[in-house]
Amino acid sequence: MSERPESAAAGGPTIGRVLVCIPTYNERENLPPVVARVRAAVPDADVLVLDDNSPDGTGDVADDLAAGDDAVRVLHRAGKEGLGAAYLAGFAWALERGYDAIVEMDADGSHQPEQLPSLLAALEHADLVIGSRWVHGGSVVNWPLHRKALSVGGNLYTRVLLGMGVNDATAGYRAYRAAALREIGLQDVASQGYCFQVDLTNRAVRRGLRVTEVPITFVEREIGDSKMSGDIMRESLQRITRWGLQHRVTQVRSLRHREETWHRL
Ligand SMILES: Nc1nc2c(ncn2[C@@H]2O[C@H](COP(=O)(O)OP(=O)(O)OP(=O)(O)O)[C@@H](O)[C@H]2O)c(=O)[nH]1
Ligand SMILES: [Mg+2]
Repeated sequence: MSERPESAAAGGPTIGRVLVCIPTYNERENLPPVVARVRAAVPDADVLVLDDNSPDGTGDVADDLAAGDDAVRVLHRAGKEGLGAAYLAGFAWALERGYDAIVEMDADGSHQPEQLPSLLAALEHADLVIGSRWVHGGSVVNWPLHRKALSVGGNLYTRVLLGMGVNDATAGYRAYRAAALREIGLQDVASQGYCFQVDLTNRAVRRGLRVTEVPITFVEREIGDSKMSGDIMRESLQRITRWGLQHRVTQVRSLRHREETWHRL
């Protein structure tokens, strides 16, 4: 990977060096076109593929891409540990190497690399930018009604329970400032599936970081299989419910505390 002077950085002088993290599990056909599109859309950004020893040989495909392009790197992980664990490894890799902005992007083509400049532009005035399906101008292509209902319902549940003003907290197309990831603190993040996205959004909001949503067009994968599972949905439901209850208990306690203070005055 080449070292670049700050002036040639991908996101302009304010954003600095950008790393696009792409987790993969059995994405051998999807990965090459996505990496090529990232390189074309944001030529100064580097790419890190996070492969969990995919049985279909995606790791070898990633190595071939890295061999032909200094800006592409691969982190080979021992086995399938979930999206969250892969991203945490990628974030640590990026922070150790001094990147200023870290992007999350699926390998299946759902997150269009051509929309990345708009996420990075918004990062100039935010700590976390979420590529959102559920804000004005955002959309989903080729999703059956039940997937839309699940995403809209899941986001509504998350909004109400956690009291966050974020429309698409489960979205996985994101850009973080490195400083935001340090502020959030990643040591005790254990969430794996969609829940990982909600977890980090919640942590960012609670710490008072600037979270912005920009509209994206999410395109359903055409090749390969989804890794969504009942376990991933159950994990999300259980954890979000627990965080929501904790949040509400904290709110009630602080209200009580305020009332007691009033009575004493
Ligand atoms: N390294 C790694 N990557 C994973 C793992 N699970 C999923 N991924 C990758 O994470 C991205 C998102 O996974 P998908 O299977 O597309 O799941 P999804 O986008 O949430 O669900 P769909 O909308 O049904 O596609 C893809 O690039 C996957 O290859 C995992 O355990 N380890
Ligand atoms: Mg997908």
